[in-house]
Amino acid sequence: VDRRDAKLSMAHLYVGYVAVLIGAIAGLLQTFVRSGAITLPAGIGYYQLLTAHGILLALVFTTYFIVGFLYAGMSRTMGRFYDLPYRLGWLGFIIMTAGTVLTTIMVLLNEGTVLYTFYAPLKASPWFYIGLTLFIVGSWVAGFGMFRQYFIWRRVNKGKLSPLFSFMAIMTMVLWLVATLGVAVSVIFQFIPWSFGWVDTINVLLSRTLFWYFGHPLVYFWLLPAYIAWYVVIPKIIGGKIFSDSLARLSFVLFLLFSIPVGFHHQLLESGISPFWKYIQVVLTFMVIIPSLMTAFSLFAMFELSGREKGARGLFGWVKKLPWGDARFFAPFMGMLIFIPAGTGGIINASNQLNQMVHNTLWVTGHFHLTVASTVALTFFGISYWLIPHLTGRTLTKRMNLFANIQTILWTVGMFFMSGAMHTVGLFGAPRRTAYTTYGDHPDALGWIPYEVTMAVGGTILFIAVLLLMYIVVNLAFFAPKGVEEFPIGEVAEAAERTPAVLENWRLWIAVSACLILLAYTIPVIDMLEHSPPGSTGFKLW
Ligand code: HAS
Repeated sequence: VDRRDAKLSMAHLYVGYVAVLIGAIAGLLQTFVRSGAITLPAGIGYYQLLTAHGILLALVFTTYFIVGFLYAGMSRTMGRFYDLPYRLGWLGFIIMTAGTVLTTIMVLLNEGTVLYTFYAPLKASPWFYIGLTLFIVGSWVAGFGMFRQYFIWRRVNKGKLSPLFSFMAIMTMVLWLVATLGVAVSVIFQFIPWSFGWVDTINVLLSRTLFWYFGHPLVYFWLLPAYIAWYVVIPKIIGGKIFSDSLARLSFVLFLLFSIPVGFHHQLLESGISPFWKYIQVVLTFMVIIPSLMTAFSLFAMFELSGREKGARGLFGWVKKLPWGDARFFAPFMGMLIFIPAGTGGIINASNQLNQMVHNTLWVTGHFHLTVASTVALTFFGISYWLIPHLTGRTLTKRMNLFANIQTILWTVGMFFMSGAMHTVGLFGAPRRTAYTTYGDHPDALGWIPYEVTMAVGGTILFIAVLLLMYIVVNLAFFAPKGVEEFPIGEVAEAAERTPAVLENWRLWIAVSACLILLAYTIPVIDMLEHSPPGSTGFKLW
């Protein structure tokens, strides 16, 4: 990666990892509070910590990491950023950071204790929402920088297939752009006027619907960069080849089509949405499982083919040929492995009848700690182990590689306890997002306590893992020996078919995606607008 572009990426990674540290401290404290082990000093509230934890880890760390990683990968595969896209990258960074600082200050002042989903009728200071708006706008500007780079590259390289990494980066940012439109509309037209007191009330159902229009594709915005690493980077690290370029591109196209019109699967228990539209969106949710199954198939194929080339025999002989000692492989691999139960949990959540059982319980918290906080996070850590030294002109030493492997094991063990306890106690009915209470010593609630203690034990192991991670990141950024660390980009296997050009037809895929969104949302949203409470934001006029 060009040195100038490397600085831009590193700026994003620094902010991302500072967010990890603060978010993890909030996370550790809140597991202790929840299990009744401590009470917080200085009037700090459980929900305040929970908000900081969710925003800093699920929104700030992920978004900064993703933008930094995608900029680096595009620079590596398409060449140094042209001037305008490069400047847009910095402008986006500045706007996003201004928004992050503003929102974080509001949370720390207890003026934004509304959790990361900021559901109405919980109300924060208007500055909390203005900070969020800046954050989103900043990410768009960064996205426009990537789009511009991609379009210039395509003009210069007429008729050529774009590099797989860059195609996937653009798909990720298109997905983000389409998804964030929903939350931006809600924040700008509903929350800001309401929190300033310009309107008396807010259409709660509409705001939740617009949130989940964004909230589900958000999880794929986290997942896709991890998939980029699995499809493009891991083959090179293990000495194999990308199984199929077309399959990889098709799976990303399917994410654009099916990850957005599915938000109702988070609202299956909400009144005011007809069962018919919930049914349609559940069907579409089952469609979005397909690209993940394709990814699983492709990964197994890639592992097996590469193992056989190295002389592996038998059904599972290839497992022995994987580079288990290499943290660049081991951390993302644990992420993949965890995604098997994590994804199964997602399928359970999406099944209407089973959702009645798990909704709003700690099961759901367990689900997203396995998905975003394990599968995605471990992959991002695995990427950092080569990306940071690559960008700072240093190398991953044997010692740091060993620490990184220990970090991966600690993370996996900590998450096993924490998320395992969450899943189990969720099935016993323990609600999510609840501070310590025994509900007047109700026997059910007393029965949850041992699981909550297990969660705190897991949380403590995870916190130790975060400290180790910080040590590795700081070392790789500032102290590791100078040298050249590879930015691994795999080649496509010779046996793979040629990639059809239609997969890169953006107009087509964006149009199909828009049609599916209109199909899934138009009538229910009109319904919600018609039932807008009097005095709420100007939606009644529409
Ligand atoms: Fe989810 C709630 C459904 C995936 C994150 N999800 C959440 C929330 C978050 C979240 C944050 O339908 C909570 C939101 C809140 O605060 O309320 N989720 C799904 C479904 C999937 C899914 C169907 N979720 C994710 C991913 C996330 C994520 C990914 C983050 C990154 N989720 C739901 C539903 C709810 C929900 C409901 C609402 C629940 C409620 O009631 O509130 C699917 O995308 C999952 C498909 C995945 C697979 C797995 C494929 C496996 C692969 C690995 C292969 C491994 C290899 C290695 C090759 C089918 C690709 C093995 C090698 C060996 C040698 C063995």
